[in-house]
Amino acid sequence: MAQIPDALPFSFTFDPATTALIVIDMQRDFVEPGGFGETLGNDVAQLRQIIPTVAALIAAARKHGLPVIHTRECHRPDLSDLPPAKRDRGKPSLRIGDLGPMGRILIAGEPGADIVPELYPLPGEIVLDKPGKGAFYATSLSDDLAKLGTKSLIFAGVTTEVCVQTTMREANDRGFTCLLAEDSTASYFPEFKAAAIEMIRAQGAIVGWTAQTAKIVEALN
Ligand code: C5J
Repeated sequence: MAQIPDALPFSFTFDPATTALIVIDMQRDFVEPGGFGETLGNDVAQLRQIIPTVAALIAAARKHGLPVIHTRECHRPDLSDLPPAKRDRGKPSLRIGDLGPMGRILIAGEPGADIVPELYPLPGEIVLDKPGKGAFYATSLSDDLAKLGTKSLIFAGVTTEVCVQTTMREANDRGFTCLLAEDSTASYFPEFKAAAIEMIRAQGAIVGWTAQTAKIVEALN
């Protein structure tokens, strides 16, 4: 068993043999200039700054044999999995499915929907395309984790209060023990990130634990 004594709200214990790392939506459309995030008026620098930390976490997971699962929020080219309630909200300069500088916004197979080169999946790693905020909705994630025998999940990625927190809550409801790597997740709104972290670990880790990436890496070593 591995232990992170400095995790919050209290020490986190996990078995690396039954733990997977899930990296949420580190896609060019969210993280790079010209993508969906920027069309919504956000400063993508907030998200870009975690790339080296996420890379270190992925490297540690790979080194210690933890499965690394990557997700991409994106839709089918015919938009059949994009409800109007999602497409029509907000006032972005480009909507999901529109043509932007990195291809059609958040459409599977387009350059913008792909994962940033710095964190690119290795051959054989699970990459899930998800139409929703949560990675369990309309994907094979439950089956994939059952096949792997996963009991605990370490979370990284963007954005903290949207797709990361939603997926953590889904995972918690499905019986997984969840740990969020605090400095391997980001939001366009630092105050939302801080609030999400507080919510996750409130009431005795009601959704899960949080810890600094260096402490997670240390526990794995
Ligand atoms: C958002 C995400 N924020 N990956 N997506 O629309 O959090």
